Amino acid sequence: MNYRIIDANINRANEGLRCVEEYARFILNNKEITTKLKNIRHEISLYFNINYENLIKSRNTIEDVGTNIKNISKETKSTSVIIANLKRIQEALRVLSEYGGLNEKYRYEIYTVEKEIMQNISKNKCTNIKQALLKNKNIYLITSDENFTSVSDFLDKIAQNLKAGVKIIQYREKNKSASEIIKTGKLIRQLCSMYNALFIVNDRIDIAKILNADGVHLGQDDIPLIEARNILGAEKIIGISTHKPEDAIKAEEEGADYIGVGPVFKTPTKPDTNPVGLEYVKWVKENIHIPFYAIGSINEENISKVVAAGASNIAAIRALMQSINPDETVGKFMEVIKYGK
Ligand code: 3NM
Repeated sequence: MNYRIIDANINRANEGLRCVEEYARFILNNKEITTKLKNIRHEISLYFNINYENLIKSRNTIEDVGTNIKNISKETKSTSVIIANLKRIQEALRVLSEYGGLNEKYRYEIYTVEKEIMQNISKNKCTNIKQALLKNKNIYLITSDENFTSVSDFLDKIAQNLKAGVKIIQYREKNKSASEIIKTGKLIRQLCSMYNALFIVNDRIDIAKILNADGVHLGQDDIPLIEARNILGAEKIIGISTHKPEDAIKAEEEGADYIGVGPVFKTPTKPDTNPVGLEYVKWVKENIHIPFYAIGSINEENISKVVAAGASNIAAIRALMQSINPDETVGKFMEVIKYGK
């Protein structure tokens, strides 16, 4: 065994593994990848441990003709550093297999880790973009065509709300056929584009895709978040209705982009669901790190209580869809969100 080659490549592999491990741990916050890298590092050390004394004895850094060769990109952006380090680890592991009989499986594991890291990097980028999209979109209208005698009146009310400053529209339609939902959905989609608002579809992932919506909103009994994410991809916004701390924790862990928090007060839209009260709003404010929208019978009279409990985003059906003067209602909502009263 050529101890100098083995020693240099154990060091190279270890240094590379450490760099990538720190990235997985502190930037990606990914426990699984971090643990995998740590285990590889430990197993390689263990494999060569019996030769430790010979390896150290063979070390001669001063006379190493390769020490001045800079082979890592000077690029300081962390992604390029990670890619360079992954390549370095792969090369070192290849050498350790060729010269030291190290099992090839470690190099193959690093190929898998490389793929996982690149997927995580692109997922993180998407998450940042989506959080930026949701930022300052404090008033969220959920549609209901109840009390509208024509589609044009219904669309007109949505447009009035958009004009007044609503920045997210969720198209929620539980009773119509898919073809009718698509037809009306296309028109709402157009309105949202005109007013630079987000367009979210309730429940129907298929229709969200057809309408090129910005995302979907799912209830606790709808398609599970993980399945929805597989279908929609990392770029789309997925919101989840939550009614208790466990729902909120699960949604955040599974990668929801925002949650609904409610019903804060009893609402006829969900007659069988008990109100969660302001306590749950307070709990979410203190414990959850993704944006949340308080919902459930919130109106001009009670909004200040909800904001005082910690909400800075409000979702509503009736207060907005049935407002005689959306300019006034949205204006009041904005004022309370901004100034607390
Ligand atoms: N989801 P209104 S409460 C659609 O708590 C919906 O998840 C809720 O309607 C939840 O503003 C609700 O008219 C109804 O009370 C909201």
